[in-house]
Amino acid sequence: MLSDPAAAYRFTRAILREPAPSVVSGLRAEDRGDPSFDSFLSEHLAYRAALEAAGLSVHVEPALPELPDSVFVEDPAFVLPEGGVLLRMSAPSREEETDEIADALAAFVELTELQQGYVDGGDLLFTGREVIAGLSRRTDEEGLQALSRILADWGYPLRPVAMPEGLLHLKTGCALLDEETVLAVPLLARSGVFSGYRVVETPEGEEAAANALRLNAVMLIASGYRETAEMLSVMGYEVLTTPVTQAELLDGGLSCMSIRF
Ligand code: CIR
Repeated sequence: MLSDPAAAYRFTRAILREPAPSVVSGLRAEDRGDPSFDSFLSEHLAYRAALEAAGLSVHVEPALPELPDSVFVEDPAFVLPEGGVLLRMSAPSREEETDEIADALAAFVELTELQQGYVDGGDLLFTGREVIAGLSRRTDEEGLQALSRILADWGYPLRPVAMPEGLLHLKTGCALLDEETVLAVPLLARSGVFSGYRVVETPEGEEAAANALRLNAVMLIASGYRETAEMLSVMGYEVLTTPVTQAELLDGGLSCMSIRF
């Protein structure tokens, strides 16, 4: 079957999970203060509206108070046009999120389970022709080998790449702009991991804007990154912005709060 490169950013649906009050104690590499639950909730509502404005039909799962990071639904599963993979998360407090997302996804896609190792969805960038996969503190070689066997059946090669220090996940520092172009923080952009693609660097001081989402005709970026928004507009992208200040306090951003398919 011929792959469709635009499938990497053409979506009709998204699954989200409502944040629970416990989100304020979510994991973080560096403590910059707890998020405010009320602000998290209102940013999450705005995020939902932005996905709808980009043409997606949004399905919101109920909050899971026992699992503080469960609002970051991108990490426990990976969905491609051919089906979904239930991942194995190495952070002990997030392990049970996989069963929960399985229940949510089962109504929409056929699911396969990762059999060994560890992979977080935030480390996987689908470009339409392959999956670029970050070897991070959360994702290991064993997990990527197991995932590559599943993806091979769907016709997609998996390219493991080493990650620079300081990024939680691969997509903390990059996003797809189109099938041939990636937006990335300079550290990643210059590391060679995107050979074969055009790479656009985030302007200095706006590195967090790299955690963005191409959704159909729209490029959704976090509010507050004026130069990035301007740069992408000049390049011809239709730019939408939404605030993610509270998720950023927990090393989250735009990509991690939904699964798009
Ligand atoms: C965590 O550390 O697992 C969460 N606080 C943030 C997860 C962000 N996920 C992502 O970038 N894909």
